[in-house]
Amino acid sequence: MLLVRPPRRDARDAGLSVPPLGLAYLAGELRRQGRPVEILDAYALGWGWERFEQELDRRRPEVLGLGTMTPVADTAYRAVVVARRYAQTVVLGGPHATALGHQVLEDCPELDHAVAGEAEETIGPYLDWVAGGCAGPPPAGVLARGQPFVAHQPGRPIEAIARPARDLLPTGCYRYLMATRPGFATMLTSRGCPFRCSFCDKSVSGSTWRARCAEDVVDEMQQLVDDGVRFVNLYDDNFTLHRKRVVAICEALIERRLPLEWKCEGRVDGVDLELLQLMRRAGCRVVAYGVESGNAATLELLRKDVSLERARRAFADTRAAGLRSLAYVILGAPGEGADEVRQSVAFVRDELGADYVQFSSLVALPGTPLFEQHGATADVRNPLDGDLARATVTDLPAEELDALMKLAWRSFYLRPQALRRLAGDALASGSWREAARLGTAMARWTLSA
Ligand code: B12
Ligand code: SF4
Repeated sequence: MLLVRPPRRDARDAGLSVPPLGLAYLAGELRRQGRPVEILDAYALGWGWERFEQELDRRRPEVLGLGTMTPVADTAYRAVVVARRYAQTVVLGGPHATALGHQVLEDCPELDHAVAGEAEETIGPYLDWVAGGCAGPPPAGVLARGQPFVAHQPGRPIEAIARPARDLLPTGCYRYLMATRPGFATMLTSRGCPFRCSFCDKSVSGSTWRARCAEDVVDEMQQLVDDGVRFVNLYDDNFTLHRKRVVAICEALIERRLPLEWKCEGRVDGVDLELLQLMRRAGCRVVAYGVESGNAATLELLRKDVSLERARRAFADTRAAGLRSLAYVILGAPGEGADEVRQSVAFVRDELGADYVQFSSLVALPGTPLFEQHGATADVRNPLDGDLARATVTDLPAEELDALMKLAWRSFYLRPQALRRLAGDALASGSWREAARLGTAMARWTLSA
């Protein structure tokens, strides 16, 4: 099977590339089953569409698979049309296919099949079904035209999932701006999240939190260190959910003295000073929090189930522990006018004193409670997304939100201390070239009318 990540939509896309962990997990599983598998990450390799097509022509795979998120689905569909000419069977997986179900086969007629949900257990039966001429109903988790669909429920314990086949990826091509040193990888120590934020698409891994034990996690980290990795980004939805497990992971890291630094994602109600201090000693350098808003009414609308006060405490504790903080913030949610947007910006910049921030608009993604409730009302972009079409939910006129969004990015990052920090990070992580590209794109975007 050939697993691919398509090229960038166009040369203006300045996004850094992180490893496609979902594809690496599938490849790990296929390899364990003794099936031939290759990954082509055209995005990370910087290939254009012509080169992508040439490489597919050279390989002519029996089955070609790719995954996609909704806001970049058009690029995936374009890749499917190209792949169609060279692969016998083309299959799409990932969050977009999962959230859309059979609709994705309507939207992209060149697709043969789609796979919904986590696919480590589905991929083997799927390939057998294809090899058998697609006779009979498809296996659980597989979407095929005119066939009934049965959802797949993960059966195996999470520790039994094969490790990602990172050696099939062009590891030298990945960069992460917040990495504190070169040698970068990503990792998952848990899947799923029990919270109910209205904008979050949990269709792939669901609401049941499944976590690997500390020893298994630290064994994988040890492996990464042996392979030359020195900074790992933990992409768990909610790394800090279970305090005891975080403590066990940190203690094991300290005991093994691994030369590894890391970043994780947490909720502001999942941390305290003592825990953050332990995390710092265990190599943690950055914690990202879904702050979402500086307005209590918006937090309620987003069903975040945290208070502004809790956010203040978490950021103060993070700073006191010697860790850097990243705040994800949504601007212009329904009910917000220009004043509320400015209030949120001031909240993260001045009250929380976040080290980094990522502003976005409220996007109604299929698979989220928000999508059921609201239609898309505007199309607002942000610099990290290039020219993604974003089905934004807001009461503000699109042009006004767009202008406020640009102002927000400018007022946070165009400060000497923020610029110094970013420059320092770019040097430390070895990604100054990518940082310069991204910085130029951001400057162009925020200063454009
Ligand atoms: C890491 C991450 C990123 C990274 C890297 C993504 C990447 N290249 O892998 C970055 C920071 C770039 C990113 C960006 C965005 N992200 Co993101 N991201 C994530 C995050 C936190 C983890 C992804 C991950 O590695 N998961 C672990 C692996 C194992 O799961 P997986 O990728 O889903 O793969 C499994 C299945 O989906 C399936 N599968 C995947 N691919 C394929 C292919 C085939 C052939 C098959 C059969 C199966 C299959 O099998 C895999 C193994 O079980 C998820 C949240 C989450 N919990 O998944 C959000 C998430 C995927 N992101 C999301 C979004 C919306 C975005 C943005 C569009 C946000 C935005 N700015 O608007 C941008 C897109 C920018 C862009 N240009 O691409 C949404 C997607 C929802 C949707 N319906 O599309 C998610 C689910 C967050 C959420 N809960 O809402 N993201
Ligand atoms: S936004 Fe974070 S806390 Fe909320 S449901 Fe999604 S993963 Fe869970």
